[in-house]
Amino acid sequence: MKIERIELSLLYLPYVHYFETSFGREEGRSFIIVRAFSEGLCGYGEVVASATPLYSYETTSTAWLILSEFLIPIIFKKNIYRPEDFYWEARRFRGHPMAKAGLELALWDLQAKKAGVPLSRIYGGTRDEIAVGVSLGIEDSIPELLRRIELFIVEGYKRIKLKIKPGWDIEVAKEVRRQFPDIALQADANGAYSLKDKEALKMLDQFNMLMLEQPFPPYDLWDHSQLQREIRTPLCLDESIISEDTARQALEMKSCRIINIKVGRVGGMVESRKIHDHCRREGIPVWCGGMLESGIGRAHNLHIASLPNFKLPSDLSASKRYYKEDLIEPPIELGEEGKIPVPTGPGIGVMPREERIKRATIREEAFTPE
Ligand code: OSB
Ligand code: MG
Repeated sequence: MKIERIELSLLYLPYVHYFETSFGREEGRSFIIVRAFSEGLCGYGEVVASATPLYSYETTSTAWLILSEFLIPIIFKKNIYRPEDFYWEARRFRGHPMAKAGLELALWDLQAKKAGVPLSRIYGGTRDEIAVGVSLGIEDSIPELLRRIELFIVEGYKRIKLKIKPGWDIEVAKEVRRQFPDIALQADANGAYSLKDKEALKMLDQFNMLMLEQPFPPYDLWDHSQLQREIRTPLCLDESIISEDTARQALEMKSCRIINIKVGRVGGMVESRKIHDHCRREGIPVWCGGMLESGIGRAHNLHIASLPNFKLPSDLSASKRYYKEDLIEPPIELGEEGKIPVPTGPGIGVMPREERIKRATIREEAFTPE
């Protein structure tokens, strides 16, 4: 198998409803779709970097540059098509995990399509449906947020994640708990607090939450361990965990009791698997985080979340929760009991609709061997 061509497309898709986190409010999303072609097949990957360096330092522009100048040339110069080989070659370049993951995922999809089996089979997945939840952004008012939560619960979601920040936290959690006393609930701060806020964060213990995600900035493993010593609610790390080594260090320091795996944040499926296996050995449950992916990235996430240690509900919702018209057919829909079935076709198991991708494309480029 030889990769004959790689294409990058920069897309913009508007959300059905704005998404606000401690970073600010966004009305839509820019991202890159990677296509890898070989022997009449096409593998798809998604680069989850956004237009601005808020969640991470990567942006759509840096990812495009790193892919075109460094990562795609690895494939053609060294005749690489196996995702594991790409992972080892790409490792010598520091950082830029989202750019690496987008290309690695396209190779995984291609490999599974070539074998004629779903990706979850290649990965050794052990379940055919994934327990999921919905991540709700910051709203203009608490009643507005409560109305939205109600709608998602009526649709069948069984787990709710609240985005919090200083000034939108205790009161919000209190009202949500009052109205929905039994719903599985968790909160995500995207690093908006510091150790000075410890006493305020400890007040969240009274709301019986599944976890508190990333209260402090990414490079603060130590401060997380100081909070975890004093708070009953399990801490979950997202931004802080960028490799198997950071996962090991976080667990050794007792900085968290749960880890959220995002394939883009950690640089691909090979690294995701290492983190997954490490946590499994340590008895630490993981779940699959989301980056408001299009159906392409979300289908990838469903296969990844089929691995055995994904034991908590993942941030994976139906297509219509994010986009009016997703890039894939059929759209991803919520099934019974707040779960989403893992697609069963070859590769990612969903069909990207090229005409929809074209309509959303702002920039594109094709790469071939010299
Ligand atoms: O921190 O989990 C996060 C979206 C963009 C950036 C960061 C995060 C999120 C989400 C969205 O919470 C979850 C989803 O894709 O449904
Ligand atoms: Mg998060």
